Amino acid sequence: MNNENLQPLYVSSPMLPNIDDVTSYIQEIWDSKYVTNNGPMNQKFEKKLEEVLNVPTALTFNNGTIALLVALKMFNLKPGSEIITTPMTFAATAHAISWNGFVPVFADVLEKDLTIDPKAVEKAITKNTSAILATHVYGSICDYEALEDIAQKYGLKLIFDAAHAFAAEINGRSVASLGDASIFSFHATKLFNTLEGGALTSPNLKDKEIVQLLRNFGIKNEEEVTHVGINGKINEVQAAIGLLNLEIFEEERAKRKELREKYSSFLNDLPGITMQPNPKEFKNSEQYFPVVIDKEKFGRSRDEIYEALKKENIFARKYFHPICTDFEPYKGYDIVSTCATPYVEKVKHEVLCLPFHSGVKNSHINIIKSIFIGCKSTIMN
Ligand code: T4K
Repeated sequence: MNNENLQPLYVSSPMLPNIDDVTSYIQEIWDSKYVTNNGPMNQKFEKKLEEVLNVPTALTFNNGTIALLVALKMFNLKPGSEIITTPMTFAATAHAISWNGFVPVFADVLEKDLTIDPKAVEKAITKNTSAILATHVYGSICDYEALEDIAQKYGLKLIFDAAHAFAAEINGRSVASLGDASIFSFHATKLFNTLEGGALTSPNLKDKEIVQLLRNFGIKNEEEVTHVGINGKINEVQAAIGLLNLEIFEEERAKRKELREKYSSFLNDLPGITMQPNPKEFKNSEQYFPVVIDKEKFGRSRDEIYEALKKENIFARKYFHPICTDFEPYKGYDIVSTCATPYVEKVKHEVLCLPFHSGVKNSHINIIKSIFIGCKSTIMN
């Protein structure tokens, strides 16, 4: 294989709006001299977000991590209480729990889609548990019905880290409306981005007030600060990029859907390769394309495929290995499981996210295919 002419191909690539459109919005912002603090662009952006995500409350943030911090703050959970989460997520999920002074308790994941296992969650509940923080990892939607039942049965708050699930729907329901609150990341690596950014959504209109307060230092008015808030605001340029990207993200999602089909066409038949389930009742965000590679059945390991791709200038990612409990702050934390050995300890060595965005060309797919199947063949448009 000779890949000298191919530029590096990364797992993600930001969807960027037309630069002339950005310039024209920036001119408008410059003329108004209103550049941040919930200005007119942000207000317009939030209104559109609420429409797209079909929720009464969608408030923007400067990143997904601060949105997570606020989501865990807004419900007045018992200080120092336990919050059950998944180890198969980005570090920010666990950090938001610890940063707020809560104790993360890790529960195993389901083999079918690597989301948190509701049975393990129920097993992890103690008298000190106050909430569940579940990640729709790779855009696969958690078993929200089982989690909602558990949350109701034990009087827990249910918060979703939906960083990977922008505009996803399940059974006709917007993912942003699940549980008590959800957060999204609008980082450059996400399907929908504002370069850096995020959002907190809630199915309840009444949550708007507390989130607005917490996002803006807890300032109620010029003379009153009523809550321990933070600075979670986006600026007007980010809001403008958000407005422009809302107009084009469906086009990007459609291209990724096609790419999913192209990848699936050759991976489907390979023994030992499992792809993310994509059932009919699910409208996929098309954020990531993870594959699980079982070395015994496939013949080669995840790490061998990762290295082979790298030699071709193709940079897949081993998200999320190491898992949170491998990281220094959480070393020694148990993973509650219904199995003798948590499934996540096995699958963390097997999962690989392939490049997944509209910049992936057929020439790339052909190289990736040849690495997986070990021979050359061509995918045409
Ligand atoms: N919860 C979950 C489940 C999350 O996945 C995340 C973020 C959060 C919460 C927190 O949300 P934020 O606070 O970030 O809004 C990246 C992202 O930085 C991070 O946002 C994301 N998850 C995580 C899964 O991926 P890295 O360390 O992998 O990023 P990096 O710089 O290695 O980028 C990945 C690839 O993307 C690069 O190889 C090249 C490409 N890329 C990246 C950037 C930044 C570009 O092509 N252009 C770019 O501008 O964390």
